[in-house]
Amino acid sequence: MTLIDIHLTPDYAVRALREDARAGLTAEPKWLAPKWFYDARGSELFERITRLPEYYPTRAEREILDNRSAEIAKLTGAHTLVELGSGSSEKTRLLLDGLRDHGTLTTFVPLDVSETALREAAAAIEADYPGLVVHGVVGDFTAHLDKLPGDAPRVVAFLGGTIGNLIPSERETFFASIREVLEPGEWLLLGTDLVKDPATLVAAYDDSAGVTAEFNRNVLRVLNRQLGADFDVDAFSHVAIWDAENEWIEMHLRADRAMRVLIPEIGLEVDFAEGEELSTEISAKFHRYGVEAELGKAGFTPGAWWTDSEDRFALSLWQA
Ligand code: AVJ
Repeated sequence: MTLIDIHLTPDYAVRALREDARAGLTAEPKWLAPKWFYDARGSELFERITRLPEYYPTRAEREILDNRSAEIAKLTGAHTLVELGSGSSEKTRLLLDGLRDHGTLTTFVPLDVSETALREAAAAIEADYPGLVVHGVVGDFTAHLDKLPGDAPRVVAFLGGTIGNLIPSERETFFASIREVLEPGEWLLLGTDLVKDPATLVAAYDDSAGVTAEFNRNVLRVLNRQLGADFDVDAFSHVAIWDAENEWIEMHLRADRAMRVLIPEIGLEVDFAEGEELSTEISAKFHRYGVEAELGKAGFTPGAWWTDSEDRFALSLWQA
């Protein structure tokens, strides 16, 4: 059985993109939020990133899930698996398999902003897990957490290191709101990429095949299509730097020449100086002590901490 709850109005994405584009492109320095990377082409480019030799996080997290999903099932006894930003279907299946084999799983709740992506994912899972109730939620994980269905105990999975897209103050709000919607005894399963040598980190975000560069520039194509903008996409260079103080990777797009960009649908003219950089993403990296401090502050109790064989990525379990 598949149910879908829709908490976003159909024009939500377009309205939010307009507001973000106006706020970010009139700011100094200019910025765009990473969630706008993921139109169909952007999602496909991200899939290609996950298979690049330099991009280790997906493989490292999959290794941990491969080894630990049975243990996760045993520790949590979860009846419901909630997955925030449910793009990562292959890794979801490792978890679903563990929970199903343990015998407690009844319901899978994928949450995603894209109704199309959600319906596709829900249908595929439903076909392969007979008897599982799939209750999808179309929503924004920073806004619709209070709407999570499913019978207790639930485990909320937030995988892939996507938490790294949030700055510390946003993470504090996010963890507190997850803690608030969970009943005592329920669980959060969190994937975090770990601080490591800068060369490895930068290579993961500036691959030799140029896929990440295309993924980064794709956000300009999204603005061209959705807002009628006239960005000359090829006039922007991909930049990935390690910010050692904040311990995050920053991605930018650097204007190779001075230019004026028109964005008619929001009545905006945006001037770029030669060499000016537009910030498109931060991807924060973590230490165990930092994750423990943040989750502890939100009121979670540590359940488990697992890393891959090369200590590159951590999957951790927290109890509300
Ligand atoms: C999907 C946010 C986890 O930060 O590593 C990959 C996105 N950006 N390469 C990450 C991304 C550039 C990715 N997350």
